[in-house]
Amino acid sequence: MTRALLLIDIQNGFCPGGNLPVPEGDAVVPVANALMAHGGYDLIAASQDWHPHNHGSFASQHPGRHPFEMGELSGKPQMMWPDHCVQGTADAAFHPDLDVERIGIIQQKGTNPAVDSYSAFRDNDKSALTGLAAQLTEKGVTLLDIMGLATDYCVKFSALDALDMLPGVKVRLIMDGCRGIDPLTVDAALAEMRDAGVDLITSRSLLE
Ligand code: VGL
Ligand code: ZN
Repeated sequence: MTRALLLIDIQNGFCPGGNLPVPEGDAVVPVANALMAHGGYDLIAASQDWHPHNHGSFASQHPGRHPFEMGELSGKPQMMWPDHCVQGTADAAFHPDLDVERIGIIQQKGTNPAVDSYSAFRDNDKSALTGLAAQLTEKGVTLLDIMGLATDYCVKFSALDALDMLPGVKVRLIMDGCRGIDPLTVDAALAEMRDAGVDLITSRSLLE
């Protein structure tokens, strides 16, 4: 059994003080650090939202649109976000307390301005792959634990894609290692992941 931990978007932009702050987003950092040190993983991967300054998910690119309303991108419905995680800025950097030296694979995503990429595995239109699934398959991963930000967007899409794209791999979500943008969509996201076959677990069960 090869066990991997996937940390989703634990970046300044999604923590208090960032451009798209998730309530208590920084609370996942000690959970990630404890699991990296004591969770018994063979491999640790981390995704990084990594947008060009003119990314089409930014409300600023759509005259008259405001953050957190629905708009369109490349002809499809798209949530309009505040500018966030622009490549090379402090907003896109991992949280300063995250033990990045333990991370073996860093997967950047969201680089194509014409499509958003919530999932660490592929763009939202499911066409362009990031390459992460191939890397995990190549390492022989059989168990994938996922945690990070935000539960109702990038964590959810990554977990569902992991089930879809890594056949035979057990996928688990570490609930206390996640925080979400909107409490209503968080509950729906947890139910959707569970119904799809993701095991919902806590870090405590892994650390004791
Ligand atoms: C995310 C919205 C836009 C996330 C990324 O990491 O959940 N959400 N970009
Ligand atoms: Zn983004």
